[in-house]
Amino acid sequence: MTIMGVRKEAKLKEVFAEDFLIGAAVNPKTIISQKELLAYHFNSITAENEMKFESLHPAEDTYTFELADQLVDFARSNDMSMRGHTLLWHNQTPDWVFEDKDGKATDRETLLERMKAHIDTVVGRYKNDIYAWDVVNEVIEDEGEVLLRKSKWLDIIGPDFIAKAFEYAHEADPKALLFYNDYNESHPLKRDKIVKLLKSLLDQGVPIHGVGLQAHWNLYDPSLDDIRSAIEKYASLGLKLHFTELDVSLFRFDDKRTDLIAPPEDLLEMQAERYGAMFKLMKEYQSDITSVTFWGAADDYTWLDDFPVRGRKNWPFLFDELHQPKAAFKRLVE
Ligand code: HAH
Repeated sequence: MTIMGVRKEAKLKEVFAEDFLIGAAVNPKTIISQKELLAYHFNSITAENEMKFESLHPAEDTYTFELADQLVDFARSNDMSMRGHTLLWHNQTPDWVFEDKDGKATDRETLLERMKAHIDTVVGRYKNDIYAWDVVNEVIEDEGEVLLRKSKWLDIIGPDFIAKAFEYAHEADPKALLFYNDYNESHPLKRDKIVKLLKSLLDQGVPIHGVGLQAHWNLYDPSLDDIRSAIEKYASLGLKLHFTELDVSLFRFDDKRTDLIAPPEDLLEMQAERYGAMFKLMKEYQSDITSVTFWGAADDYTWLDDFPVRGRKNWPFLFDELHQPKAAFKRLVE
């Protein structure tokens, strides 16, 4: 660990050993800079970016596995489980996927062939290392009545692109657990649309085993009641639940403040309260929830440092910038 020597606090993975796996999103830098913290507290990892379409498959005949393989090796050498993220998404997918050689939109058959080739290759390669995949990420429209978000996958293939992705993933690794993953998963309007999609997939006999609740939350949203209802509705479908990308931002989503250079004590205390209540709730549903993954590990690195407000730092995790336990950590292990 840092300069101080040996860590003495309880290990998260042991505190929750009877409940669920405890995961962190990692990248090639953090498996070095956060190595000791990760090995001590976590028993699962997810690649933050390195297994996305644009990272693995930048051109039709080019696959780039080097960085993803480094993360897989890290999981293996530390005896960790690994989740795969993500096979099909509207973001971080290169243009070539959707275009013919003249740069015009390709046709349904070609796009399905490309999807299948990608999924076969990626899922096949990591068969022995990845036990669960986020097959489809974020296809539900956030607001209003429209069910599916507009995307090139939807435009070119039609709504059955979702079922096809699950079918191809299941063929590539029949043992892998296959997840649908989304954010704003606890907001009632979007939750009900996600449930509608999941039900229709299950009714069609599509091989889907779980739902990933991203859980990009903050000090104020979503309410514990909304989180509880979301858990109950998803679990009632008979699906396994993974919290896949948990973080607790100190700011409301539309808060634009940029004045903080360190996290104020009162906000850290609220964050501790919130983490305490969230994990208490998750433990109540430990028979449905099999994994809880943070979208990072400690406050020295988070995707929220620049999102959605450019240049603003955030402090969303259980460990501070020096990898030391925060008030929120202490609340969980009490
Ligand atoms: C997630 N989206 C993605 O699943 C993950 O791959 C990425 O690294 C970070 C967050 C959440 C999201 C977004 O991308 C845009 C708006 C709201 C939420």
